[in-house]
Amino acid sequence: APLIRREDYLAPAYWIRRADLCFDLDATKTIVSSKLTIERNTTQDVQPLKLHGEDLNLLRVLVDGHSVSFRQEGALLIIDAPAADAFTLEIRNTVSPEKNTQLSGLYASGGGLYTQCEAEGFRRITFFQDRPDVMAVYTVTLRGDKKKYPVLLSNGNLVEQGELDAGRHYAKWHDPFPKPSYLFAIVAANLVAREQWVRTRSGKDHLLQIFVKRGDLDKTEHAMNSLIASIVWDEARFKLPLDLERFMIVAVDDFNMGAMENKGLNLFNTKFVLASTATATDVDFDGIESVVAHEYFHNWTGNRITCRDWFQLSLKEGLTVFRDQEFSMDMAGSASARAVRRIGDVRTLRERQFPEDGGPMAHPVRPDVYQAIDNFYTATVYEKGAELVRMMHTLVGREGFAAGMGLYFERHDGQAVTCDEFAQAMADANPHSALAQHLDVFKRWYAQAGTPRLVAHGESDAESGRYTLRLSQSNTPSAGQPYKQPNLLPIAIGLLDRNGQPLQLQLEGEDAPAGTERVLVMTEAEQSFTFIGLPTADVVPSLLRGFSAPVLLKDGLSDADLLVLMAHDTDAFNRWEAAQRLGVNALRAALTHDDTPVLDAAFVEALRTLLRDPSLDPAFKELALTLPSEIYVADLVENIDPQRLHAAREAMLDQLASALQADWAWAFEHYQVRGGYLPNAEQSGQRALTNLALAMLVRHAVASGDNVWPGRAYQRFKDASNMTDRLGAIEALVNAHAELATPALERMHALFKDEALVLDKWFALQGRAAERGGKVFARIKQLMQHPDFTLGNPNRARALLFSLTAMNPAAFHRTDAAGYVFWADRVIELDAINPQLASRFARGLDRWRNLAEPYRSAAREAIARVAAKPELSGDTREIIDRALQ
Ligand code: B3K
Ligand code: ZN
Repeated sequence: APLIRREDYLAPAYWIRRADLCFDLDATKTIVSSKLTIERNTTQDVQPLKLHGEDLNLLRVLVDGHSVSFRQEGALLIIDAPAADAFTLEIRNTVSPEKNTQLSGLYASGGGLYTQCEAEGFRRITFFQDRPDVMAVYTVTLRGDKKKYPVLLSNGNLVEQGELDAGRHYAKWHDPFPKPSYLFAIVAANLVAREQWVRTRSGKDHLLQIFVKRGDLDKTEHAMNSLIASIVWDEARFKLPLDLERFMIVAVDDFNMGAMENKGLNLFNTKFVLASTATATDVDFDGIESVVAHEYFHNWTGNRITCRDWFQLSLKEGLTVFRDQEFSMDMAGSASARAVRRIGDVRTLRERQFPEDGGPMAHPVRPDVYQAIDNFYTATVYEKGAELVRMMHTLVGREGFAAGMGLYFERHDGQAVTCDEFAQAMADANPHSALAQHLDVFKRWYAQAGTPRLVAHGESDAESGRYTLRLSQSNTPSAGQPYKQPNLLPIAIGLLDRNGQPLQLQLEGEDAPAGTERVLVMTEAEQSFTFIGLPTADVVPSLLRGFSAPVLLKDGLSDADLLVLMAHDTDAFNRWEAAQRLGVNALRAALTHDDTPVLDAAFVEALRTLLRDPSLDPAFKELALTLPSEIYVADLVENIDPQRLHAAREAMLDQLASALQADWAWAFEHYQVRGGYLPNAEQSGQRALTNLALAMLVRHAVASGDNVWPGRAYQRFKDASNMTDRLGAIEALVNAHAELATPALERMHALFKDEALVLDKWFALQGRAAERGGKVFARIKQLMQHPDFTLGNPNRARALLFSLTAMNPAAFHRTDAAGYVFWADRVIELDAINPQLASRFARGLDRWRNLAEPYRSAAREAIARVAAKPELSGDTREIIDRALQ
C-alpha cells in the first residue's frame, strides 16, 4: 500500500454540501441510492472528481439527472470533467452486509444491520469523498422488512415514518449538523429502548435512548446513569450543552472496538453498555461509565470540531480521553479516589504506550506517515495524546484550561482543524503562561516519537541550606527521527526530610517560600533549580508527582529513600510509585543474580504497615500491594527473558503470600463489603483488596497443601452475590492451580452459558491465567476448539487470544516457540476474516527485539513467516513490515 504523508495534505477539490441517501435494506444485498449536492472548490484549478469506493457493486451514475462518463481506477470512481461548478451527483450501488466480516461499513450482526464508518468505512457503503474535512448535511431514508427491522435509525431527527407494501416500512432521518462521513451511522434491527427525558440548563428537553436486544433492558440502567452524569458534567465543567433533540446509544454484539461517537447515534460494543450486578464486575461498571462519557464528550471534541485529516486524530482522541479521565476522577470523588484513578491511567500508559513508543510502531502523537489509518488508533494517539492535554492543563491551571477550551470553540466550532489550532487557542487564552511563552517547545510533543528520559540528581549543602536539583533530558532516536530536541516538561515536586516531613520550597531569587509543592518547568536539555533556606541537608526529593509528564525518570533514589516516600509522601501517586519502584528493583536484581529471588525484609514490612494503615483507602492499598506487572518490568529491562521474569515474580508473590498471611486474612475479613452492591469507588476498592487478599491466601494454601482457603474461595465463588466477588474467587483458584479450579470453571460455564459477556470473561480468565509448566498455553489451544469459541466475534477472539499475547507473557513466550507458531497461524487466519482485528493481534510481537535468545530469533522467524504471505491485508502488512524493519 502507498504511504500517505501529512505534508501532502491538500484541501479537497470539491465540497459535498448535502447527502441524500436511501437504503433498501437486505442482509444479502442492500441497495444504496445516493444523491449528493456538490460544489467545486473554486480556490483550486478544475480537477477530476474522485470518489472513494471499496467492495461496492456500482449500478449507475448520473450528473444533474443525465448519464455521464466516468471510470473506475482501483478503489476510485473518477469523473474527469463535471460540467459545472455546482451539480448533483446520483449514484446507485449495492453492498452485501452479511458478507462483510470486516465489520467496517454496513454489516450484519445477530439478525440486525449496523454501520461502522470511522475511519474509512463509509466508502464501503457508497462512493464518496471519504475524508473528514468534507462535511455534509445528511438526509437518510431507510426501507426494510418491518418484522426483521422494526427499529430503523440514523443520525439526527426522525422526520417521517410509515408503512410500505409487502410487510415493509420506512423511516426518514435528517441531521441538521454538517458532518464528515466517518460520523454517519444507520441501524436496522429488532431492538428495544430504555428512554429518559432530560432538561439541560437552557430549559430544553432532550430524549435519551439506549437500544438493546429484547431481554437486555434491565442491564442498561448504569449506562443511562452514566450518560446523564456526562451531560451534566460537560455543561458544568466546560459549559458544553447537549445540542441534539435526541441522543441514541445502540449496543451491538459484533464490534471492532469499544464504541463509536456517530453524531446523535453512538454505536457501542455490548461490553460497554450492558451491566448487572450478576454479570458485570466493578471494572466493567467503570468501563461503561468512562466509554459512555468518552463518546458523549466527542459530540463537542470531535463532532462539532473535527479533524482536518487523520494525522490530527489526537486532536479529538487525546482531548476526549483527557476529558473522560477528568470526568471519572470527578465521579470518584475524594482526593484519594482521584489518585487511584490517576494511578490506573498511568499504569495503562506505561504498560501500553511506553512499549509502543520504544518499538517498531513508535510514532508521534501527530503521525507524519501511515499506510492504514486504522493502525493509528493507538495508545500513543489516545493515551499519550491525553497526557499532552494534561500537561497543558498543569501549565495553565483549571481556569485557564476552561478559558482555552472556550476560545477553541469560539474560533473553530463547525470546522475541521489541526492539533496546532488547539494548542494555539490554549496558549492565546493564557498569554502569560509557560505554555504561551514556550509554545514551540511544547509542540515538539506532537512531533517527536519516543519516551523522553529525565535524569535528576540532587545535591545538598548543609552549611548554606541549599539544595540543587540538576535535571537533564534526552530521547532516543526512532524511525525517521534520528535527533530529538528537548521537550517542555512540567515537573511537579516536593522535598521531604529524612523523617518524611514536607519542606517549604523557596527557589533562589525568590523572597519567601511558596508552599511544599510546586511545578518546575523544564524546556532545555539541562537545567538546574536551586532551593534555599532548607533546615536539613538530608533531603528526599519527590519528583514528577502525579506523573506530571510522560517520561522515564531516573532520580538515583536509594531503596532507603524510596521507603521514606512510600511511608510518608503526601502525593499518593508517588507513594504508590515508590512501592512499585522497590518492586521493580527487586525484580531487576532477581534477573541479574542467580540466587533465589526475594524481597528484602524492610520492603515486606513497609507493605505490611501500608496494608494495616487505617488512614489509607483499600483501593490504594490494593494498588500498592500489587507487584509491578511482568509487562511493565519487561519494558524497563533489555534482553528480557519472560520465563525468568515470571518465575521471579511468582516467587516474590509466594513470599508475600506467606510473610503477610495473617495480614491478608485480616484484610479479607476487615474489608468485606456489608450491605447491597453499589458500583462506586468505595465499595469497589474494598472488593479489589479482598480479592487480592483471597488470591494470596489461596496461593499460600495451595503451596502448603492446605485445603481451607481453596474451599472458602470455592464457596465464595458459588455463593457470590456479584460478579466481582465471583470472578475474584475463581481467579484465585485458577491462578493458584488449585484442584477446585476445574469444577469452578465447569460451574461458571454452566451458569452463564447464555450470557455472551460472561463467557468472554470465562475465556479471558483462562487466557491470562498464571502459567505453570505450559498448562495454561495447552488449555488455550484446547479452548480454540470449544463450541463457544469463534474468531468471528471480536470480543470472543480478544478474550482468548489477546489475553494470551497481550497479558500473559509467560504462557506466550516459550523456549520451544510454540506460542509464536500459534500467534502466526492466528494472525493469518484472522486476517482473512477481519483485517482490523488481525492487525491489532499482530502487534503481539512488537517488542521481539527486546527479547533474549532463544525467544528473539524464534519470534523473528514467526513474523517472517507471516510476512511471506502475499495475500495479507494492508492493515496487517503495515504492522508486520514495520516489525521487521
Ligand atoms: N472514534 C472511535 C474509534 C474508531 C476506530 C476506528 N478504527 C471510538 C473512540 O475513540 O471514541
Ligand atoms: Zn474517542
